[in-house]
Amino acid sequence: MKPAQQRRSRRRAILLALSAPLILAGCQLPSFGAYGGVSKAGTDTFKLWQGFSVAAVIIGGFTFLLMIYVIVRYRAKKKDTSLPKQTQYNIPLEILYTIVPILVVIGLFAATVVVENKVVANPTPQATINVTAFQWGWKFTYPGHKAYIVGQTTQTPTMVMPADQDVRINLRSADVVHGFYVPRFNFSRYAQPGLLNVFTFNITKPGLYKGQCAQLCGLYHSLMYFNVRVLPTDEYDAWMAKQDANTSIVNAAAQSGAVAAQISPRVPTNRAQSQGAN
Ligand SMILES: [Cu+2]
Repeated sequence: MKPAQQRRSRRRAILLALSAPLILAGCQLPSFGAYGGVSKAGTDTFKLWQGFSVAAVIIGGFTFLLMIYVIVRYRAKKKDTSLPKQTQYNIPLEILYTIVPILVVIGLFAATVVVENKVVANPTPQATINVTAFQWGWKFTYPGHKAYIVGQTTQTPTMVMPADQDVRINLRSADVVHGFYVPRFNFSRYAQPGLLNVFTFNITKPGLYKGQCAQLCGLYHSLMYFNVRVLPTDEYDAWMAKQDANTSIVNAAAQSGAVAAQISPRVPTNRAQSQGAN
């Protein structure tokens, strides 16, 4: 190749590399194995994941191409056993490959901080739910309302919450460390004994979502499922009005003992009664 030709092809390669993010932004990015996220913060988390994945593909692909090039271009040849030309100390190149990774890390760090701040933000809530994890189930209560949901092992309780509202969750544990994990929310948080964990969901897509305990917490950890039913605001209000009008759950606290007693016969009763009723 003539020098002018070489320069032109190099310029074309640089232009292509620089415009890659713009080209990629124009097309639908794959999910890279993650859920899209049905909450506002969950969607941001998902986009961050996509950004990290794209960066990894570009950097990994570029590194791989360089390696392939060197392996093929400077491979041992039968006829030519002499050492190829030895070079060292290309200062501009060394500065470049030190600064570029630092800039990449700073970029990923900054994007992470921005998204994390959204995930942990607790704006003034429009609804509040108290969640208590226990061996091996979940209890959901609504401050100022009668709604009371509890279930364990095979009972799979369902937390009901409104869509398009900032819903504050006060998460506690009655015994050991549990994990409040809703895959479709891209969200997981420990429920820790003696500690209150507060976070906020704003779910944009009504629906029924699966949740589970994500921390090995004892014998029936594997059965510690729950559901989250996200209702449009009017349906949620109607549900809550029905709960508040229901006189059979007035003495909700007293019921928790009864529910603990209804558990699967495989669960040791002494444990379930002493801890499930909390
Ligand atoms: Cu658990």
